[in-house]
Amino acid sequence: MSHINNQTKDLYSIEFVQDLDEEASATISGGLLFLFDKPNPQGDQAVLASSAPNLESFNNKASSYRITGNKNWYVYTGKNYTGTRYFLKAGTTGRFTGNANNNIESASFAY
Ligand SMILES: [Ca+2]
Repeated sequence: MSHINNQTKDLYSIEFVQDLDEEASATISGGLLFLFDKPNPQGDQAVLASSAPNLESFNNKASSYRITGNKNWYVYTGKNYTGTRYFLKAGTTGRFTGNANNNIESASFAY
């Protein structure tokens, strides 16, 4: 369906920074949030350099995360920073379990 494909392209063109190595990206942006479909972390991934009110094609997929750089993040089970909020500490890698697993739809910096 073309609408879904367009959403995927938009997300990746704005947020996906695979052409930059992680250290350079973190230096530029102050920190990146990597979201992974699988828990290890591996599988499909989305890379966020700034707050995202809607993960589009990655909604309800994230099962693990990794944060580079020195910014903390929040992730939310609803779009537009609604629902249950989870705090993710800078520099950490972890799994989403229970209600958080396959349930994340937005993310923002946490100050
Ligand atoms: Ca998943």
